[in-house]
Amino acid sequence: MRVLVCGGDGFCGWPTVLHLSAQGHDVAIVDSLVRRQWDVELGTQSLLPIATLPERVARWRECSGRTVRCHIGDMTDAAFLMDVLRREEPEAIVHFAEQRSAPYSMIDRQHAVFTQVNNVAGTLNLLYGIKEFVPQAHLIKLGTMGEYGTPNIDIEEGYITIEHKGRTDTLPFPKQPGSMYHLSKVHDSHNIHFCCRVWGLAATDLNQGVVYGVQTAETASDPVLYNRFDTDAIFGTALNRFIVEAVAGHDLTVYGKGGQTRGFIQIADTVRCVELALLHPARPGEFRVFNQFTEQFSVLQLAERVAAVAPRLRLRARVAHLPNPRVEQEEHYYHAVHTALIDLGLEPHLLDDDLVADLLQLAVRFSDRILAGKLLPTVLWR
Ligand code: NAD
Ligand code: USQ
Repeated sequence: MRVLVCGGDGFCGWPTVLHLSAQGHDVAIVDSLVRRQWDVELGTQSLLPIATLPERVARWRECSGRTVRCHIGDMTDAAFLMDVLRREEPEAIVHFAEQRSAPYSMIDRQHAVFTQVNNVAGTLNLLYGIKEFVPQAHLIKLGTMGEYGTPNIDIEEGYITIEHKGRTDTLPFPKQPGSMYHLSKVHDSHNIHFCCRVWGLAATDLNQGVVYGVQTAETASDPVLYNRFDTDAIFGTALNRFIVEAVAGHDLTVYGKGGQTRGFIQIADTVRCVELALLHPARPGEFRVFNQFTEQFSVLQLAERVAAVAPRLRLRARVAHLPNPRVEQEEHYYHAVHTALIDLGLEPHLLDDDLVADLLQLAVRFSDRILAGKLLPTVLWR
């Protein structure tokens, strides 16, 4: 299949590009490389050194014999995006290309506005481009479990059937997102749903949980193909951060009580889920929503798991409860349905102590690149 991967230089996008290319798909990337600029802005860096995008695709061609075309530009630049769609004529478009950090979106007004414009306008341009140039293409859009928030009822996959005053309807599941970033994903979902209803586009919204792990078979196969590993308090995410904190001899930074429960998924399963959505497309006019995670954990459970495995590597890790920089429930009900991708054939890789030990080992290898001064949270929600 001809597949366009928007955001193909990022943490989820790059492994997806390699996996789809390895499976024989004809893959092209759109990326503005802005994520690399945010590292410069924030004084941060990936724990694993990452090659430039031209170096990455050149090495992939040497290793695999497969070509991945790159289009460097911004999704908010409509003329650029239309030109790419016209030239590539993709049958499927995987859209990762957004500002994805909740803390980054909460730094101040400018970062909130930037995040929402970048994400919502980029996705709108893509929707108009699909309508005009490739109306049959299947849009696979990365959403997030955080769109739903933490309601006191089970979370369904996108829709809920409600009986109200004697009448029944199946409606989008209520959304209570927890940051300006998460709100941008809700706005995207509404826009995509509208375009499916009105123009007959076919879309799958993958409401993904927090991704952990770093490498996939392809990214680990050569140092030039390594994936990015974010560890700082703005772009780093829960489990991956605890791993690096344990290696740095830093307290594991559980925010508040740590009862915040989320869906989690390994990066290897992320790429497989995207592939499954690609192989089983939505129908024209259908806005399909899959909850893309494999297990749910509380933040405290994850920190305790890392602390329990750390001694295997002669590391001593201590769990600390920091004042929570975010406004969120720290003790709550959480049960989210996630069967659609399993029904399509996903065989989840579950978190086990050997994987935690492997990640600790990886962080030990690159421990001279840990920026200890960037581990404590600095962005407050209030
Ligand atoms: P990332 O920041 O590593 O990658 C995003 C890529 O998109 C970057 O390479 C960036 O340069 C590019 N990009 C951003 N805005 C762009 C624009 N306007 N034009 C062109 N390129 C642009 O993020 P990630 O972790 O790979 O996340 C990818 C997607 O998955 C995001 O949409 C995110 O919301 C979603 N997601 C991520 C996680 C996670 O834990 N990482 C969990 C759930 C959902
Ligand atoms: N947390 C800690 N300590 C830390 C980091 C986080 O206790 O050091 C807590 C947070 O307060 C939050 C939970 O862990 O309750 C998750 O935070 P996170 O930073 O790991 O992830 P989050 O901000 O939710 O965002 C990440 C990705 C985002 C994606 C989202 C999926 O950055 O792109 O959309 O995970 S979800 O959480 O399902 O919305």
